[in-house]
Amino acid sequence: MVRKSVSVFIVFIMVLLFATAASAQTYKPEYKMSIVVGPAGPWGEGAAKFAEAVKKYTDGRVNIKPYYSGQLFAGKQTNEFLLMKQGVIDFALGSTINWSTTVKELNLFSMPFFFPNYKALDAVENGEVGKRLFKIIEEKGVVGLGWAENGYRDLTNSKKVVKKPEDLEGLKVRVVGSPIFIDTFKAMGANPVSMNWGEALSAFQQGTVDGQENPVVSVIIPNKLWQVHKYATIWRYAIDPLILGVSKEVWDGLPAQDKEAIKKAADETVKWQKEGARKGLEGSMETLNVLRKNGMDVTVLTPKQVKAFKEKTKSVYDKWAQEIGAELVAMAEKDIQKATKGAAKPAPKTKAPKK
Ligand code: X2X
Repeated sequence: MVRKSVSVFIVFIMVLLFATAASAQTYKPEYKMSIVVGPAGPWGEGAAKFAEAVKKYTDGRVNIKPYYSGQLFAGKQTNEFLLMKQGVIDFALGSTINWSTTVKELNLFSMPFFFPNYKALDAVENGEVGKRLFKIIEEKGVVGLGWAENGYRDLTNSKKVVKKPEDLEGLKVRVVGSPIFIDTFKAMGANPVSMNWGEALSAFQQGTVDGQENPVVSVIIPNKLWQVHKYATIWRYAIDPLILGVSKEVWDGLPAQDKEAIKKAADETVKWQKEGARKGLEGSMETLNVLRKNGMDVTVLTPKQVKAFKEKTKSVYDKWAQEIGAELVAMAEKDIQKATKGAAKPAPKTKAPKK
């Protein structure tokens, strides 16, 4: 009798231990989220908003902590994707530029002067190309939850007004450590230097580089770059979408109910975040006044001036279209054309052949 109750007790304890282990396996006490920039501005604020919404919709089961200013990748921002794959980083609101060294197809967005406007970008992200890119990143270990945005990348520098390719000659411009940027700036006549964002800010202060390229709302304003650079050139030479992503290992380990909740939080976040990143940069361009009020000399290039830079980068287009994949580039070009010129005309109706 005593023996029997002892064995029942042991079985009971084992079941209890198993159940505890199973539930402990399901949730981490903290899910680490990586962000390259600081908490100010739509990029950083988007991460905070997502963490908050996920907590709310999962009733506190999934607790995400944003780690700003690249704290999780100890220096090298182009390692972010690999660290997600390896399970060091659970979530990220990551730039396609930083991930493009691991996922070469993401260089599509860095092709010089390729996306003429937001409508064209949205068409590509929301169409077949966007789906295909998410499939590719998933195969490499990261699930894409939505397209967010750093923004169009514009130039600032401490030396001079830049409005034609010759103005870039000899200008030392900090770029991200991604090869297409070195190619682009060399082709335009500048002297590019690749550097992590964390080091770039002190390089601007020390004047070891003359300029940089980043979006106005998400990076130039929150970092008060007018303190180091007097001149801004608005040329929209590259777009920088962010992907709200989660490590596939983490995602696959979550129950369906939480996945639904996280998707809902992601949809809300990317919509809000994109609006923030584009604020005052469409139509009226009133956000540029923030730069002017802070003493910057702002040059908005005319389409003709842009053309001169674009022509200089033709070799970059040719080389990188091959790297990215000619088919994917052609698909994107078709979407862009359609979005820019309105829907393509339907093919003329032909009469059915007589039987
Ligand atoms: O490093 C940059 O320039 C930044 C902050 O825009 C990215 O992470 C791509």
